[in-house]
Amino acid sequence: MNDSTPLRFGRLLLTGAAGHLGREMRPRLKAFCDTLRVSDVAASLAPAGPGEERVVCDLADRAAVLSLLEGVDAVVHLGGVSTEQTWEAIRGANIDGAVHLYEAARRTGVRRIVFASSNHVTGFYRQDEVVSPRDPVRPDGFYGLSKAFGENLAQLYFDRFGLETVSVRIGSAFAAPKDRRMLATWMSFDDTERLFMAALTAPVVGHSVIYGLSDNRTAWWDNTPARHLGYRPQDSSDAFRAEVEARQPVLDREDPAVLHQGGAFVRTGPFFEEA
Ligand code: NAI
Ligand code: 15L
Repeated sequence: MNDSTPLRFGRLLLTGAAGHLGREMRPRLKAFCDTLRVSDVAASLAPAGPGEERVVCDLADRAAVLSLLEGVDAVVHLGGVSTEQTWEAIRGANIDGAVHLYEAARRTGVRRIVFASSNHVTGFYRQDEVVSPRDPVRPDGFYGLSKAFGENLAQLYFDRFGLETVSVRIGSAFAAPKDRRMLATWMSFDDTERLFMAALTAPVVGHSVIYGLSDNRTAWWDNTPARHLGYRPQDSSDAFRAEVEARQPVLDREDPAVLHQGGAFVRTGPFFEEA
């Protein structure tokens, strides 16, 4: 990041720390820093442990986000709306929130952000296509669109200010794949940690985009353009394949969710239907 990239950080900020992935990554990231500042809008955010600082804060609150970034070396940004929701909800957390985070990072001198983007940035590619981070985006809803915005914002802040980002288009980071689609999109928690640490510690990243997946036998994403990050997944969804296929033996090929990489996201969402 500066002259040499540290393998251990002074203070890391983890946003979205009360969420599904945030709770899982919290103790893992703590192992790589002196101080882990954890933040979320949810008051359920667990109390600070040794070496932690806890900040309850809404990403939509610009002043609060500026304070949140004070003294931080690098950020793992998981906070925000993580599913298809109303535009108003998505705009506050993922559009305004992202702008507030990047502005605060620029002003406080943060050098690198790991941004939890999503596979839904390209969810309208079909499942018989292999997509690379260099292909055009095809968001499958307002949520995917907001993540595409976040990636473009990251590019702007690198080009203008040299603030580095790794945008991780996370597939499906869960304890186990839940359905046939996730046999292609799954990323284990251990691989998620590996990917986040590669993103934090690779010497030069500029703005890099990488898909977040394990070493699955079926895959729709080609991470060749992100090989410089040095991420090597060590898990595979294959361990779950027989059980998942037995649970879901037949797929309806007329279903847009079966045809497209975004799965059910391609047919979910409120848009602006009249009440
Ligand atoms: P999650 O919904 O469990 O966690 C998101 C956290 O962000 C929640 O704790 C929520 O309270 C917080 N948040 C929402 N709005 C906020 C706001 N305005 N201000 C501050 N905090 C706010 O989602 P999960 O699964 O933990 O995902 C973490 C991140 O990774 C999200 O950004 C999500 O979009 C992204 N992601 C996750 C995937 C997965 O498979 N878990 C796949 C692709 C992307
Ligand atoms: C996402 O972006 C969501 O945040 C997560 O909850 C999963 O649904 C995931 O994508 C997925 O595509 O499986």
